Amino acid sequence: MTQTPFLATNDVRDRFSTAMSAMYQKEVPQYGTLLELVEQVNQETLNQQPELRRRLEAQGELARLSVERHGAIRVGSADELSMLRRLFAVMGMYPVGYYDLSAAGVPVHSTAFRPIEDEALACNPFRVFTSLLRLELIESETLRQRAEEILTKRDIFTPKARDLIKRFETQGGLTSDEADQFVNEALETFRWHQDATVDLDTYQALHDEHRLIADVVCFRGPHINHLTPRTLDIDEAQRRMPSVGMNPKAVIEGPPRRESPILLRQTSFKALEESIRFAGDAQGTHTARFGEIEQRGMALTPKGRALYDQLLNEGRKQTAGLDNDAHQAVMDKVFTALPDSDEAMRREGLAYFHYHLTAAGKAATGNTNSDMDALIAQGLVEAQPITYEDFLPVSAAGIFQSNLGGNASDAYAGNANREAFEEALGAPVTDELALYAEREQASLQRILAALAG
Ligand code: OOG
Ligand code: NI
Repeated sequence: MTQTPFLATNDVRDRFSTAMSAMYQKEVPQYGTLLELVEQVNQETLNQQPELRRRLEAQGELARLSVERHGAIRVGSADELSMLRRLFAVMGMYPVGYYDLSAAGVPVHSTAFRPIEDEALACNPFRVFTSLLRLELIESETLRQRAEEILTKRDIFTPKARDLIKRFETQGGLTSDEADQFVNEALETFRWHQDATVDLDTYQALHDEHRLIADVVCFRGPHINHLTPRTLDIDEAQRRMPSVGMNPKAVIEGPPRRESPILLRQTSFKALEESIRFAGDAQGTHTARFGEIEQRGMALTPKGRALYDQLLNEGRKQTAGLDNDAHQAVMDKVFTALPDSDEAMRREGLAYFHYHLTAAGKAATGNTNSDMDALIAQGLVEAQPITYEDFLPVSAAGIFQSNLGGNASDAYAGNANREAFEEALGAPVTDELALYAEREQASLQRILAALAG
């Protein structure tokens, strides 16, 4: 059999995320400090919890603990978004999920480009949360036209990046050398530009409508606005941020700390004010870039997710203006309505699990019982929660807002439009819940077949 001359897309993604991290650390030194803080907290957590260390080691997680989990960009047009879809496909990343941020006062809708297969996720789970600006939500006709004009003039991709994407599509892959060139060229799209493409007045007018609009429209490209490593103890990392000179956002987003972690908890240091040279040589500043950390738990079923959304809403009614400790205390209390053990979450159909055979299960044959509770009670089968790989719209809005100076506007609300997003993207987005359900089903079928055999 001849070997494929192409580098695996997983490896292209791995090279790209490593290069992006190096670039961002150089661009935003405080992000490097965040990585050091997270590394220190992770090491201390592992030392204090040998059981956790053993588990992570057994799952092959220790080696890639320090790999970034996600980043985010914002683009301005359908052409940019659809070309990005093709660019991310070179790295085995596909659009999953639709997020309507207009509901939270931010004039964008979004998807996450991410790996989908178990093996790809295990290799390197790097995702890019990608938002499309919704100029149609801008009230002022003149401003909307001005923004559109500026956006049509720019090309956020280098000619070589475009060539390599086409080559990937026609050849079915890239060689190792081509992949290195591709990573270099693709990075150009995500780079920061100190020079704005517009004059200060134009920037100001767009900024006055919404800072996000200025951020998307006034620069040569969609600079990466944050990267996000994984922490094993987000509460501790948040506590320590000020001691290393960081200004953390007010609260950790998402569910409270639990024995059985669910979904996603996130926090960030606030975006930095950076100096910008505007067309016509005026000096000014722009605030866009920050650093974030995340801690993930189990993926919830539609039933579990409905309960999460309900509890989150209840909690949010009571937490306005509270500091993080008080906020977490309220959430803790509200979330007692959700059982806090893996087994209860599984029995009640609240989360997705991956089922596998124990040693006794592997030895058993001719067992046609398909009652999972019974098989688990007999010690033949074990269930492991499936990790949530996606994002949370309310949390994302919280991250956006704390980095946009909190200027949310209700004027944009109630404008979900998945069809328009998919049309701009040039492809449907994959339903994230269907992916978890499929993975659970596949694991069930595998073990039932093996037990019956
Ligand atoms: C994206 C904010 C959302 C997350 O982790 O929820 C996000 C942005 O500010 O562009 O990254
Ligand atoms: Ni993020």
